[in-house]
Amino acid sequence: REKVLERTIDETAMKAVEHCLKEWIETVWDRDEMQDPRCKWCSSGLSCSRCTMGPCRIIPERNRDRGVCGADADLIVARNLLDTLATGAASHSDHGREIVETLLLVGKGETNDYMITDRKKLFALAEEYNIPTNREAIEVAHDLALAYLEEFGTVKGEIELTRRAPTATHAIWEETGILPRSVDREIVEAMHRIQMGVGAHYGNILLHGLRTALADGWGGSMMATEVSDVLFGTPVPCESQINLAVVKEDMVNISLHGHNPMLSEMIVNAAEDEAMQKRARDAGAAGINLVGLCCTGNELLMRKGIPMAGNHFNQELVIATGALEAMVVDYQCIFPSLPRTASCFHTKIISTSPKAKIPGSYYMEFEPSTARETAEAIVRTAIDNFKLRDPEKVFIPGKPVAVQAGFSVEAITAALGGTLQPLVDAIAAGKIRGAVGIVGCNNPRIKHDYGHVTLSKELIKNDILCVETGCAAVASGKAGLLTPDAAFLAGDGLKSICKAVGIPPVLHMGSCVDCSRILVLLAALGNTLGVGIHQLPVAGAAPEWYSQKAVAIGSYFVASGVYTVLGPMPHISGSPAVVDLLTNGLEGIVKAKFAVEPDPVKAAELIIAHIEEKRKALGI
Ligand code: NFS
Repeated sequence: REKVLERTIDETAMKAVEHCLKEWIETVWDRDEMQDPRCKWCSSGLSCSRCTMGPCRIIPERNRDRGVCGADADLIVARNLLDTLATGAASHSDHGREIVETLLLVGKGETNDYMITDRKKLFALAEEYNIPTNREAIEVAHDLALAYLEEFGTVKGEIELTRRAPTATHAIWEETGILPRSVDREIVEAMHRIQMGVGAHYGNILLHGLRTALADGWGGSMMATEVSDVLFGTPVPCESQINLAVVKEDMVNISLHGHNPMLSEMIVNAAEDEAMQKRARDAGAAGINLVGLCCTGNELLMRKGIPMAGNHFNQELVIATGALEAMVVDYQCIFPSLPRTASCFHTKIISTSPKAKIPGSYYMEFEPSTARETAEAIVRTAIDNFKLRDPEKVFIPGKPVAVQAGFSVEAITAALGGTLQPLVDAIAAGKIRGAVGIVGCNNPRIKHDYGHVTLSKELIKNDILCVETGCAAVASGKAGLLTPDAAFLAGDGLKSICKAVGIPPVLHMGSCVDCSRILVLLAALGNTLGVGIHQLPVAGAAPEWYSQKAVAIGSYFVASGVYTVLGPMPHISGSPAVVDLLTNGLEGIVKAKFAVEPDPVKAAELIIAHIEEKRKALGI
């Protein structure tokens, strides 16, 4: 019981963790314990295995100050960090590219499985690129896809979407030389700079990290979001349910886990098909129940109201319900050990991406041209697996919680009556003190969901609106913060606005690539007020981050002028110079910086103080 309480605050997860401990089902927390004690050089970023003269460690107390190549602690830490950041930027951006390529297929008329769902948005996006819109949507889609694919290349010179930022913010990027030229170019250059014998100055290396991160936030991720909206619809507020109890005992349960909505959207369509429903009934089930996990789950929740089984640390626990016929995965944040977990049950792990093959899984390769066919085959496989379920092993804990999701910038603007002015007015009047983007993952360093939920509660209590994505948004959902009723937890000012507009005090803005929606919102606020993003009373936080992708997100927040507080410490403590640059020096360069504070109550204090300071500077 003690262990359970140490591991999570998600009530259904507590029951599931207890069940796993009893049944000897291994989870992430067990593996975390097995890894202790951690290597102190790796933890502080002071080990390098970048080349075969190494591996090297810096051990100052033994005068081992340099690696074989001559790199000192600062350089080793900075190179490791840029490597991490570039990996994250590449992950979001490669996902973005796949979506844009699908738009191109639509534009070429080479697929019947996908179509333009939000024509208005497509045309608005095309106009940003001066693409003529007085013609058929698919012609516009074709040209927009090509224009977006150009943003990945190496000859463009500047990512067009960065023009969305307020002039003052854009000017900072130009002055400091971190305006991203194109997505691939910055990532490739990052890889070049960390090759031994290239980057030797830690500051110079980290500055390129900011440029690479901007190429993700205002490039790869932003394109992923925008084109997903065009293909699958721009989210509008919708109601659904969340936590492990969305798994239904009498139904064929399929969880959709990963990040790219291309396959999952198709599975939703396939599962709705009457013939499929009949097949499920013939197999003895009441129907087909799709549930989401991680960011694919967020995409489906936002657009389709598909129930959400949970965030990153719920992925094994869903399998442990014993009632999951299939878990379909594409890529990112998928524990490679899931087939091992599933081997205790009848659950089939179905991997689908040639980029992410998983030993022990069933592989059903997904590609856009045969999307529907593959989706149907997957649903059939799940239905046929229903008969192998062992009712003795079924353990579905608790009851689902209600959530409202779907707050795209378009939806927020519409809820406010067509412009962001009422939000600006509420901020100026002090009813809302500011806004904070809470994002990111789960990490065993922090009790599951405790960081997210505590921080969100502290902030709304102090009249700060929270906008959330990824696993942070899911944590808030499970804790009941994503409904208009949660306004009672907010301070009087925020509460009055939530009541008047009918919105929750914590807004679910989507998946992690949708952190770009937060950037668009910030840009719109800055533009409405005529100030740079760095002048706004806003902040960012990643209270339980683990992923390389989160490093990229945190970095583009800061590079865009947003003070950002991290929960877990990155592996940089071995270089006081790097720590000082990130938590101090950046203020002089991009007018924002990082802070690290694992205690969410203290993190809230830092953020509140920052927001009040920004308000004062704006004279509000
Ligand atoms: Ni984001 Fe989504 Fe979650 Fe973290 Fe992983 S699911 S892209 S990286 S763990 S928030």
